[in-house]
Amino acid sequence: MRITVLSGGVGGARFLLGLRAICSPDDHVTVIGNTADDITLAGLRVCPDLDTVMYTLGDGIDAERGWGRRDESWHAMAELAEYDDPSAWFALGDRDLATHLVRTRLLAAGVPLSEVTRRLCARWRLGVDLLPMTDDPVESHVVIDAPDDGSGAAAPGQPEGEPGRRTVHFQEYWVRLQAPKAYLVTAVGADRARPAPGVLAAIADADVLLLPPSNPVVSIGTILAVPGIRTAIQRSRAAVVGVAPIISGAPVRGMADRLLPTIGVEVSAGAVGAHYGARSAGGILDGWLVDDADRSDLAPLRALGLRAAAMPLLMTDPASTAAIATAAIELARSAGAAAP
Ligand code: FO1
Repeated sequence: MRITVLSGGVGGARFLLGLRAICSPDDHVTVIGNTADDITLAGLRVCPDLDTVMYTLGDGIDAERGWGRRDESWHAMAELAEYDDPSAWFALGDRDLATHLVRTRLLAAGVPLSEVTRRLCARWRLGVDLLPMTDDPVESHVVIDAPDDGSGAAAPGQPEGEPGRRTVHFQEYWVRLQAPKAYLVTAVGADRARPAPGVLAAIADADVLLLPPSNPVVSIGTILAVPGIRTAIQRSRAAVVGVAPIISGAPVRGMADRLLPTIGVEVSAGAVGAHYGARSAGGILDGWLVDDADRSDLAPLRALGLRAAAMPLLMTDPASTAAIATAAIELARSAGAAAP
């Protein structure tokens, strides 16, 4: 079976561990990773969502943090802080730095991000193909309230924010500012971005296309913002199934609840499923998995034309994650069986 997965960071990577565990040798998994979290800091290009997938499936991840390397040290970062380097708010571990140094060197030599990612992943033997959504630069920028010292400046490429508002890079929003109230998220550069080599084929040729419990705004939403990807999903022969990132009104982890209001979507499993929409109604989903706590969402989801099922969605351990992946595949099979 050919399975393609659109993935953001921590939630997507955890789901992929379970999916890989249930795959047989003749299954093939391709991951299309979000790159709108990417940021250049201390002169280095950092790709958090690609690295979280790479480290998680490569067994180098710090499982507690969900990002960065296990057995990490922070000497370089401490030295950057001593120099008052402007990047010191973002924790770049000593082992993690090697990834960014290699990536930045290759990018500077003109190697496209998809090839850079392939070379980095070769070391980690992921058992899946990891493709960036695009080789072109795309960055999520967030409009927030300006600080009262008026130091706010619109991020490059952003229209001047409204008075009293400012625009910051997603990483500054999430890490440095701890996710204050957000008014708008824009994937800067997405309109000019092209799907990376292999992305459209991975969507068109898949038997099953999965949306793991990644952030609907800054992970799945940004992947769908790359021109051509949404249409490819709608036209794909694959059955498309997603897993709700919200359980009884709260995000499993991360910040999905902080950003859903910026796209006018209620913080619930059913609302996110409705937001993606049924493919039969112009959306991108055939099926949607919700947690048992959200069984009341099943009827409204089915009324939208979605096949919907409920099960425990907390990815507490590899076995529970494998059970979710199994259920998603089963839902896809039943949806696929129903598709003309
Ligand atoms: N998240 C934090 O909360 N604090 C950090 O200092 C931090 C540094 C960091 C460095 C490299 C990397 O790949 C990820 C890092 N993250 C950090 C996580 C990152 O902000 C988020 O995981 C993703 O961008 C959201 O999926």
